[in-house]
Amino acid sequence: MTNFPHDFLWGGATAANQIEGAYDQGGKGLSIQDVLPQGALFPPVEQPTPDNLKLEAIDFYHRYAEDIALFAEMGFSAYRFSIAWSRIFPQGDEESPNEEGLAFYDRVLDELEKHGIEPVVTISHYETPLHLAREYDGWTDRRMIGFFERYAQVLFERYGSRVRYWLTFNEINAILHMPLQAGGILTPKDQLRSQDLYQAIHHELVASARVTRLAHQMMPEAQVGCMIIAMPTYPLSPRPDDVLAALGAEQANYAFGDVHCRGEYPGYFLRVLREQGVELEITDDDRQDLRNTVDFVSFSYYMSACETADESQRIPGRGNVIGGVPNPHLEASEWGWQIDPVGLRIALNDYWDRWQKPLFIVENGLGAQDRLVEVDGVMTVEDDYRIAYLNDHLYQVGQALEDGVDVLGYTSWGCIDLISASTAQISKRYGFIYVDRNEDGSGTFQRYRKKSFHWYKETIAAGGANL
Ligand code: BGP
Repeated sequence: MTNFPHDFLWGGATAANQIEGAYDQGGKGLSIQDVLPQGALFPPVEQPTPDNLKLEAIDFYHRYAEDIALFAEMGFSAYRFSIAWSRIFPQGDEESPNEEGLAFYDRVLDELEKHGIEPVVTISHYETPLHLAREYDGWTDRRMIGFFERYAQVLFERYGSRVRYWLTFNEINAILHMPLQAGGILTPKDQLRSQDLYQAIHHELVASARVTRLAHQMMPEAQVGCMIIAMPTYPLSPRPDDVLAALGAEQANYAFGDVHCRGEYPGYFLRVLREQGVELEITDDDRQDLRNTVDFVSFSYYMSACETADESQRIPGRGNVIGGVPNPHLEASEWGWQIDPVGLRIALNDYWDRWQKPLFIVENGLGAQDRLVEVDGVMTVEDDYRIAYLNDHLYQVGQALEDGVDVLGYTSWGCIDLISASTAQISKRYGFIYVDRNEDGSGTFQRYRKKSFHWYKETIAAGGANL
């Protein structure tokens, strides 16, 4: 039996581009996601094409009230969602915001308030305005810092009295692997110079710190967090070289948390830059800005991985953005993401020891192909596999709490079925709520409660005592 604190935030998470649809309504400009058609994550196309499921997604733009009511029925105390930058600044670099876009999120916040659900807002979730990608090559350009700050300022002015928890960039370390999605960088990855990639990372880190300072100035109650992909990496063998290789893989992720929590670049990261011949342009102001550290660390956790120094054993595994070498002791999901609930407890202990900041698990879940069936006259999905995955991970969160780790909350990824980020398909489903939409775009968009819906409701009501 596990004791979750009374004020533990229980909920779910989504991202604008994966749920809203209405890609050209309400004055919204195009984002990079609108030109990444189904099944293709690169290269982007010139114009949105009908095979891109994200254009309509699950139509949250029109159905948000119904969806939030379902979240409330499960007992959510928190809902993490992102604001689509291109709804607020359609191009990204204009002077004044789009009122219709701002009004949409007012309505979403009204609904959350009505149900007593705490909003957790991601300012940028893989949806850079397309114009910023085309004109500036995204975050490679220093001017992006100013555009992002202006955008954040508008959000803080408008929603500051209603939103306490803010996340700056979704999975900020993903830029190392997906420069377009995470950094709005159109230059293909294999042509992108390390110099430009790391300069873009630096710009994002400075922007994150500046926005953190702004939040603290404008909203004394605000809690600002960074957001990283957590992927505990085990040595494939106890050989010291393998242990060091695993540490190196961890450090590629730690670096982003270290800068956000300690306010400066760690030595091992500077060494990577030296070895790659990268000379960052860092101004004195940048150094000062980076000192604005975050209040908490949030992360996604889907899987762990292994690493080895032995090239012949470095079989590339599949996984969430970062692959890693497969672990022979673990099972995997249908998409090859290895399932490791204990890894979540390890990450929680590790991050708590390292940063001594409250932690927030803002993504975790199982992508699976679900089948809608009729049980006692009610349409549902018997997703016992998802219940098992979530139960085992939440049990380990409980163990970490017993270990003394400060955990603010848990928002399960894709609490309602949405369009997958890596496959751009709907058939990789995470939700407690099934959405009737098919790969060819057909479907009624009707919502159905899965078996896991009832399980999560019970779990929240029991405060985790049933895990
Ligand atoms: C994370 C992203 C999410 C989400 C999730 C699941 O990397 O932050 O946007 O999609 O992974 O990934 P996928 O949709 O590829 O299964």
